[in-house]
Amino acid sequence: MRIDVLTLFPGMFVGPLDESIIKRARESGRLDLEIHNLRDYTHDRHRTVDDRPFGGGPGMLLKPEPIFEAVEALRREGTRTVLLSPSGRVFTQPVARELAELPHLLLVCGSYEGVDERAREVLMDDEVSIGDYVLTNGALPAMVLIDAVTRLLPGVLGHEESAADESFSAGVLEGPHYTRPAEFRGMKVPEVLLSGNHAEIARWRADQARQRTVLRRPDLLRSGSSAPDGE
Ligand code: 9D3
Repeated sequence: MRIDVLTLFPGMFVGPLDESIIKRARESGRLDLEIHNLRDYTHDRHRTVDDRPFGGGPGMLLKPEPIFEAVEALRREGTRTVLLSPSGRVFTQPVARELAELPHLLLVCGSYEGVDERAREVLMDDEVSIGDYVLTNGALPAMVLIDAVTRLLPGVLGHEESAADESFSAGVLEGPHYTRPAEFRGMKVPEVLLSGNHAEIARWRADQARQRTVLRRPDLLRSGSSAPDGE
C-alpha cells in the first residue's frame, strides 16, 4: 500500500514510523510511505499556509491554495484522500480494515482551527477523527491511522500475531496473562493455568475476560454486535 501524508510538521513523523513493525513493513516494500510538507506547495516569500476566518472568530484556517496544489499533485486514480479532523467519523477497527483494502491513501493533517471549507468539500473523500479529545494537530492521528492500517496489510504480521487477533478480540477485553516465574515476590500465578487442563483453562480465561469487560467496558457487551472488533 502507498500512503502519502501532507502535514505542516513533517518532523513529527520522524521516529515513530521508523521503528518496529512499521519499519519492517517499509523495508519489505509492503508499505510505501512518504511525508510531504504543506509549505512546499506555497509560492509566496513567507510560505503562507494559513489565514484568518471570514466573519471573525478565534484561530487561523489552512488556506485553500496550498492544499489544492498539494492534493492535486499527490493524488492519482484510486486514491482515497482522507482529512484528519476532530469533526470526522470516529476511527475504529472496522474503519482501519476498510482503509487497509485500498491501494493509496493521501492523509491530510488538519492544523490550527481547521481547513477552508472549499478544500474539504472538493478534495476530501473521507474525514476521520481518532476520538473525542482535543489534540494540537492531525499529525499524531495520522500516525495512529498508519499504524493500525499497516499491521493489517498482508504479510506485515507473522501468522501467529494475526491469528491471535481474530480469536481474542471478539467483543470482549483480554483477561490477565502470566509468564514465569510461577511465584514472584509472594504473588502466585493462578493454579488453573499450571494445571495442564486445557478445557478448564479456556473456561477460566473466558470468564476472566467477561468479568473484566463488565467492569471496565460494559458498552462493549451492550452494543449488540458480537462480531470481532465491534463491527
Ligand atoms: C474550537 C473547536 N476545536 C475543535 C474541537 C478546534 C480544533 C481543535 C484542535 C481544530 C483542530 C484541532 C487539531 N486536531 C486535529 O486536527 C485532529 C484531531 C483531534 O484533535 N482529536 C481527535 N482526532 C483528531 S484528527 C485531527
